[in-house]
Amino acid sequence: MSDDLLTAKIAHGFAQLDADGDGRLTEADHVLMGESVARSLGHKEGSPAETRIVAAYTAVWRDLHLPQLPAGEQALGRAEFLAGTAALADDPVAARAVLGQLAETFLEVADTDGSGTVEPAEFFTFQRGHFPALTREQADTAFAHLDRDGDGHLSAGEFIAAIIEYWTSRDPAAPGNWWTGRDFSRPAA
Ligand SMILES: [Ca+2]
Ligand SMILES: [Ca+2]
Repeated sequence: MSDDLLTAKIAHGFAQLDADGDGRLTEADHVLMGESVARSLGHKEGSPAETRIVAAYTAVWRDLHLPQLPAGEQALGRAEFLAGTAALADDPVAARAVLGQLAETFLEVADTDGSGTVEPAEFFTFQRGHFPALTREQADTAFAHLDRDGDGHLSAGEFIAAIIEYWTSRDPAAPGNWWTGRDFSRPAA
């Protein structure tokens, strides 16, 4: 199977994670992402909810990315991010550990009503924080793919599988390819 799809997904993902667009992933990007997601979820600037979400994002930076960097290094370059993430595709155990942990953090942020599952409106408001151009229609289309059993909710298992597949699967039919709302079954616009 070709790596083109996986490379395209990782590159698309990186462009969004690199919130300040300087070509490097840093703690500052995670603060911006946390603030943006908090805003999308309707939390005011300086509110305790915003503080909690920003803390969750900076924890992702400190626990997930920073330990991969050489000592003293405070930024992860695009090429290193692409290579490091692609390597996870061939290491399912590491992928599950690293991305599973990330997914659990995201699930807690996205599940605003605390039901333990993510509903279409929650999915949209959460992902719009990462992808400001995302429309409700795109989010709903993505949701329908990610909701594997079609019960109208993303269970923890469906939510986690979506994130793991997005970042590691080379299978064009993997539901998780829809994680960001972009349709990778079509050529990039
Ligand atoms: Ca929920
Ligand atoms: Ca479901």
